[in-house]
Formats: sequence, C-alpha cells, structure tokens
Amino acid sequence: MKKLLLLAVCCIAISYCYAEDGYRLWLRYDKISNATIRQHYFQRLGSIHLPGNSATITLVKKELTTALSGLLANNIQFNQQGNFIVGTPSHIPEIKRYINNENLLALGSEGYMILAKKMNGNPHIIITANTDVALLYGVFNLIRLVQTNQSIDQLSITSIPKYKNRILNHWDNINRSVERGYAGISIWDWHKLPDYIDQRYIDYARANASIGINGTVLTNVNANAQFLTPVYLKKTAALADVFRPYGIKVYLTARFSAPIEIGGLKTADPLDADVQQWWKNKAKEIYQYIPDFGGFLVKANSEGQPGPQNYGRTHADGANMLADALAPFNGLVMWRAFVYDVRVQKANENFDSSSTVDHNAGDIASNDRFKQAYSEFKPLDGKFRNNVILQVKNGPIDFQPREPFSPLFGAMKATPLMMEFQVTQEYLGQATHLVFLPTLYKEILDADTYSNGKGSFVKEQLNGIAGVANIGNDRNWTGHPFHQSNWYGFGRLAWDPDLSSNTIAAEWIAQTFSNEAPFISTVTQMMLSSRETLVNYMTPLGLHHIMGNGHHYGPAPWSNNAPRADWNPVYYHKADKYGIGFNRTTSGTNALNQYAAQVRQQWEDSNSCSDEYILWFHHISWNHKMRSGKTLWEELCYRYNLGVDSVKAMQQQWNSVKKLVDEERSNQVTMLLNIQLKEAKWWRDACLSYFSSIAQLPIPPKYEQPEYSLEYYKSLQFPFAPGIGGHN
Ligand code: GCW
Repeated sequence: MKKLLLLAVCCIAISYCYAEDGYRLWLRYDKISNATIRQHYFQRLGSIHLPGNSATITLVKKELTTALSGLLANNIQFNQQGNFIVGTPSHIPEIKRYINNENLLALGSEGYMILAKKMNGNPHIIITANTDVALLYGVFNLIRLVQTNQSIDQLSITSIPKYKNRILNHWDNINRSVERGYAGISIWDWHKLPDYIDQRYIDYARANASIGINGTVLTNVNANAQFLTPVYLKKTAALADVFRPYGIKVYLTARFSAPIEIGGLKTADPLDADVQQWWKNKAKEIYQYIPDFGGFLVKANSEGQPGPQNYGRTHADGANMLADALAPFNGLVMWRAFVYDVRVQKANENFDSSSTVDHNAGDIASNDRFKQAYSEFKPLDGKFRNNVILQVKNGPIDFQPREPFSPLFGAMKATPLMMEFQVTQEYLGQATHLVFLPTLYKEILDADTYSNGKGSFVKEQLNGIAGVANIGNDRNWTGHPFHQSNWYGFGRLAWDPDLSSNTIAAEWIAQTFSNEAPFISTVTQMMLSSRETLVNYMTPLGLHHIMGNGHHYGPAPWSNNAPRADWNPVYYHKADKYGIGFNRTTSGTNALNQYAAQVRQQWEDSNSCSDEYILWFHHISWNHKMRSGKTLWEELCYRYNLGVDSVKAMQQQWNSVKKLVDEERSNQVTMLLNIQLKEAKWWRDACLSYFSSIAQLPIPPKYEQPEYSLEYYKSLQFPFAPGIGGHN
C-alpha cells in the first residue's frame, strides 16, 4: 500500500513537472529529438570560452548552461580553449585580429555579431559586442537558432537595434489590479517588496532580454503619487537591481499633481518655482535609490489626469519642467500624446471642475476626437527639451482593431517620437481571442507618411517603441497561450521593425510549441490571418469604437449614454437611415487635412478610398457601390460573416495539428477558439441586427440569421468584466 502511494505521489510529481503550463514562454530548452543535430551543435558549442565575471557575464554563463545542456542533453564546458567564443574585444583582444575595428565600433552599446570563423585553422563560433549586455542579446539569438534547429556553420550575423528605447508599459496599480489586464493580477508584489524577490521577476527579465526589451515602466499611466514616496522607491529599487544585469532600466509614471498630494504644496503649476524645486529634489532622491533610473512616463490632461493645462500652461511647460529635473541624471520624460479635449471633459463628473482650464486646442471646434492630439501637439513642435520624447499611440483614436496611422507621425519634425502600441488586447478580444498583433504593428510601421516625400515610413520617424504589456500573474503570464506571441513579436519588432510577421510567427511557434514543419506552417497561417479575421467580425470596413462602454468587452454599437459624446459608439459610426461612417473630409470635420497631401489623396474620395478605411473617413449610403460590386450593406453583411467563417477555419486548422503538441496547451487553445467563435458570432449578430434596424434593410437570407433579438443583445451587462481601471 505504502509503495503504491509512493508511486502515485511520484507520478503526480512527474506529471506536474513535465506539464506544459506555459510558464517557460519561448525559452523552452527541451532536448532536441534528432541525435545527429544534437551532436552537430554540441561539437560547435559544447566547449565555451567566456571570460569575465560581471553580473551580466554570470547570467550569460547560466543561460548558456541551462539552454545548451537542456537542448543538447550533454555537459557543457567552459574553458579557455573552447571553440565557442563569447566575449568583448576587451576580454578577448584576439577578436580584433578577425574583425575590423570599424565594424566593432558600429555595434554601439547594444549591437552584436555572431560569426562562424576559422581561427588558427579551426572552426569557431564567435559572439562579440562592446558590452556584456549586448553579448547577452547575442547569446539569446544563438540559443534561438539552436531551438529552431537552424544551421550555424555559415553564421555571419550583425544585429543592431533600430531604436534606442524598447519599453514595456505596465498599467499596473498599487493594489495589484491591472488596468486593461486580462492575465491575472500584477506580477509586482508591492506588499512583499523589497525583501521578497519573486522568481518571476528574474524570468520576466530573461524573457525581455531574450527579445531585446531594455526598459519597463512599472506603473499605470493613470498614476498614483505614492509610488514616488520613499517606501515605494525602495521597492522599485529592488526590482531595478534584479533587472539591471539584463540591461533593463526601470521607469515610473509621474502623477502631475504629486507635489500637492505627497509634497504638501498648494499647486502643481509647472512654472511655479517651488514646484520646480520639488521635482528637482524628487529626481535627486530617486537617483539615490536607483542610480540608472530611466525616467518618467506621463499622462497629463487626459481622461481626468491632472496636467499643466489645469494651470493654463502647455504640455511643453509640463514636460520641460520634469525634463529639467531629470536632465542632470540623464533621465528621460516620455510625455503621452493621448489627450482629448478638457472642455468636453468638463461634462464628465470625474473631472475636477475646480481647476482652471485655459487651453488652446486649436480646431477642436468641429468636434472630432481624431484631431485632438495633433491640434494640441503640432503647435508645440520644437518646444520640448531634448530629453523629452513624445509617446504617440499608433492611431488617432485608441488602439482599435484597425486605425489609420496617427497624423502626428511625420508631422512633428523637431520632436523625438515614440510609438505606443497596445500588446494587451483591450479592444481585440481581451482574454480569449487568438490575434497575432505583429501584422497590425507592421501595417503602421510600414505606413508612408509622405512627410518628406515618398518613402517617409512611420518606422523611420521613431526614436523608440513602447508596448502596453499583456502580462499578469497567470501561470503562463498572458492567459491565452497565443498571447505570448504578442509580447514576443512586440520585442522583436522594437529591435528590428523590418522583420516579417511570418518570420516572427514561425520562430515563436518553433520555440514555444514544436519544430515539426506541418505544425509550423499551419499555425503560422492561423496567426497571420487572425487579425484580419478579428477586424471582419468586430469592426469591418473602417468601423471603430463600437464596443461596450467602460469595460470595452463585446459589441454595443447602439450605446449612446456615456457622459461624453466621444465615448459613445454612435458618435463614431454615425449610422442613420441614409448610411454609415464618419465624414472626415473637407465636407466633414476635415481631419484628413492633418495628413500630408499624398496621404489625404489616398483616402479623401469615397470611390477610391480602400475598404479598410472607408468608414473612418466617409459617411456613405447603404447603397454605395463598393470595389467588390456589392452595395455597402451587402459588403458589411459579407464581412461580418467572413469573420465568423474564418474563426471556424482556424478551429479546423488547429484540430488538424493539435496532436503534435502537449495535451494541456492543445486543450486550452481548443477551448479558447470555441469561445472566440461564440464571441465572433455575438459581434456579428449584435452589430448586424442593430445596423439592419437603422438601415431598415434585412440581413440577406443566405447568411445565418442572428440567434437572438436586438433587445436581447442590448440587455447584456458585464459589471464584473476584467481589466476595468480606476483602482489605482
Ligand atoms: O484606451 C484607453 C483605456 C484606458 C487607458 C487610456 C490611456 C490607462 O480604456 O484604460 O488608461 O486608454 O491610454 O491612457
């Protein structure tokens, strides 16, 4: 009996250890099944020369040991004769005999080279760089090549990040809730910090370093001034200590009214000498705790957050005050351009109407939130200190499934810009929809602003990229196993925006699931088409912002009772008996005028504007002839149904290959795809029922008809949907 019990315990323990719970992300180092391949890698990589003893070199050694001994199932050795050489030229001066000095200098502080070279007649693999952190990046690249079974015999890689700032933004609150987070609570356990260092912090840093992310904003942009008090600075310092050897800097969000809330001042006016001094002292204090503190991210005068406009000052006044405080320590201010009219905001009960509002937003008169960011920031171009970077969301409204690029890209010629993407899927199915976001990111990065003639791509106008994280304390970090690919893809594109979505998907699949070719090709197809599929069943043809109010979960195109007009779906689709869409041409709000002439031309005529953007810019009749020859109404019905059918196709694809992966994740994805199909139908049926009632046109009988009445869809309530903010 005892023996049996022991056996049972062992079995449970073994199955627990080997269950694929997703915690390892893409850093899975299981034995490569093919012995010949293993042997080949072992000959090249099994004996390593890795001099140095910095904290980072110690990590490099540990990562190489875990990765290679796992993948190659053999004992790795470190010795000076090793034919796998990892080191900076200062550690290994011999490297300079093989690599030209100019090429080495061009690597800067983060770039690296991986080369297969004959040294003294023998084949060697060399990873070199100018800093230890860059060596770590190179080592992760090499590990990826092994994980994905690539040949390493002819390696000649030079990799330098395109952007200096590659940063995750956590919208994590002090009570561990995560605004727009769908993967559990925050991984930052503020209560137990600074004394308790969760293993997650280390694995978080490893994962980020493996894809080149070099900064993290720990706290929500809807900020809490408490994070700037000594108690919390000590906690942040403990995290900074963990992240430092991985090349990751920490940043905090700065609440603009902190001088009042924690400093005892009467004002937070950026031109007030006491306020300026308060921030200078605060910066000095922060750098005593965290000598390499990255700086502040600020949301000001947006959605109820305080800011310089409360005192009749401009965004530049506010940003420059913080920049001056951080400048002596080389800190950066990332000032967000996600703003919309305070005058409208006065109608919102959450807004502090006692504050003085005197701001010059320019032509918001025609009442189009699309125009707000440009109207406020364009006049300030060139007025920011050089340690300020403007962080602009990818589109003019708010992380919708499809948006045109923000007109600020290309327009701010004298101000450094940073892209803000959302990795968390606030508007893209939240916790349960499989959507691969790199295709969305690339659509924006590759868009041509024509700001300096043809070929002025968005990606060429950036100094950094930020991604709103989708990470929580769920065992697998992101909830949906496929949402890991968006964290991964975000990091890879922040390093190299020229990578293709296909490459990113395929390498992620191989590292995360399986190297089997049929699995990779089928799942790559699922991922690459997933975003267009979602656009079709949620917001086809340029519809936007038609989701439920507050929680943003599910469809609510009928919704019209929010305290601000521009929080209501009806404001965005403007459906009426005649037609649908937002006229942003010269006969409408003229938002198109914020773009360069060539971009404007591309979209200003409803007969030539592409289907993707047509309802972003035009209010057109239900009978409008689309490119396909269908009427707009027919096209809308077709797209919604295409979206649903495409989810069914994804299910079939998954079913055809799921046996090639572990049961645990295979079942999770199957269940999630079932939810996705259910919700895709919900979106289709609710939206088409509603638009059909406005257009007074029936859904063609060839399509599946809505399962429930419009009243039923309208009646659905989700008071406990996850991710709602306001608990900061
Ligand atoms: O999309 C909206 C979100 C808010 C968020 C805001 C922002 C952090 O619904 O939750 O607040 O954007 O980006 O500031």
